[in-house]
Amino acid sequence: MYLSRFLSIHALWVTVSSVMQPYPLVWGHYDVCKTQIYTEEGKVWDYMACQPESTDMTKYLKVKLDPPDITCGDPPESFCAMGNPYMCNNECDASTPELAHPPELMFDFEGRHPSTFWQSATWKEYPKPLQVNITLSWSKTIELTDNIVITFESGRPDQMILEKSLDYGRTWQPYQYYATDCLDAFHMDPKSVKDLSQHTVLEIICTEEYSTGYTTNSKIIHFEIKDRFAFFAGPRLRNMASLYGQLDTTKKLRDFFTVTDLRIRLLRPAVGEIFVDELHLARYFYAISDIKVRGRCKCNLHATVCVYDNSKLTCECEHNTTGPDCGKCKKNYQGRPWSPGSYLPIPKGTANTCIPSISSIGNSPKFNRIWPNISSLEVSNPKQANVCDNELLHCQNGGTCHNNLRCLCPAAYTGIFCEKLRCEEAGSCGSDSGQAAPPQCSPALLLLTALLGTASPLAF
Ligand SMILES: [Ca+2]
Repeated sequence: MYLSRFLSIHALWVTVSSVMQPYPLVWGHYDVCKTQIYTEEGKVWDYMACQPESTDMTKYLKVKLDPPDITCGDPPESFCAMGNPYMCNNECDASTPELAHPPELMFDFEGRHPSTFWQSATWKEYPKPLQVNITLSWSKTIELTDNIVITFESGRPDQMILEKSLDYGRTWQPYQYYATDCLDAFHMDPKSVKDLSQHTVLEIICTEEYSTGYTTNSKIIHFEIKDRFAFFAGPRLRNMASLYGQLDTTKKLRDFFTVTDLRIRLLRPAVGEIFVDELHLARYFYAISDIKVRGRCKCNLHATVCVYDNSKLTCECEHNTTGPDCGKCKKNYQGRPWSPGSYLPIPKGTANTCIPSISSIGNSPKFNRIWPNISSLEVSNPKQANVCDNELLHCQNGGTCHNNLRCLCPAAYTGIFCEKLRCEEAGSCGSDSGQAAPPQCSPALLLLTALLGTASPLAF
């Protein structure tokens, strides 16, 4: 449903940004990291923020149940039909494929009838609580882009907590509480996502919306990602720029939608009445037919491709970045501190590409290819020498390379690579200027400066 909305919303973006993308996806206009463009100076790379497509993340997870032997059928047991405590001749038997309900049936292709589902043992040890933790692990930070949807085959639980981890399961935070009676179960006032606002969007709530007892027909529980996006992007998510702006500037908001693991804590099965029917405990159990989690690899806006290899998700980093999440600059590209890309300005964003370390100049074969030996520079005719390259991003601090001959620097910067604050050169920088110190000049740069007899941009 949401996808079709996005199809129309983003059709324009895709036309403008790329004809290569076969069809638009949610946020799909950040679908390339760089393109070659033709300018007066010739062919140059144009860098932009980029991210992988939003996709079905259940294909890449590992599932773990706790207690590990909580799945029904070992030994075989019978359970009551949904909503009918007098028909208790259904059988779960782990050793018979047609009667087994293993955890992977929560993630198989759904659409066949009857549904396939995981099922727990029944509540035969009542009054000892029947509790199950279902942990979904990606071993990779991912960003959620759509509602988490859990479809129960049993009644929806009377008490449940959805939790998330951002550190591969070491620590957990609640995402949302679910109960038939929030006050009784969790000492929380019941709320719905619709009660939240832009200012309270990160509040963790307890909802009674999805726990309406044993006999209800509805089987679905949501964790509402889209409703939360809508506080920024509007009810039909038309103003994505506003959401992007917030995600760019508010780390807490970005982190809210980021996880490495999810944990579904089933705390009390659907009972529906005040008292548990102790004569028919085989009517109480958990069964889940489907879990939907849509999202994308978090690559810090430095990659469009996330590969799944050896059961591991990894971003294919661009912009001279590296690491599973493109979270650092490559060796020899540490000319300025690493920074994530930015969604802004819409629609291209800002790549915040890692630039070569000044100290690496002359050491890199790639660099040597376009950078002649200092000693061979024809100082009398500097036009013969390649001084900079937009692809390799020699010009720093937002400078652009003109004809491979000189860096055109923003007003505040000077130096061959725009590496120097203009005020510093003039000796007029205040101690509270708030600007970062320019990078240290390397011997290679000093030699070049001496050869050319100037520290200012070359004039031609
Ligand atoms: Ca299923």
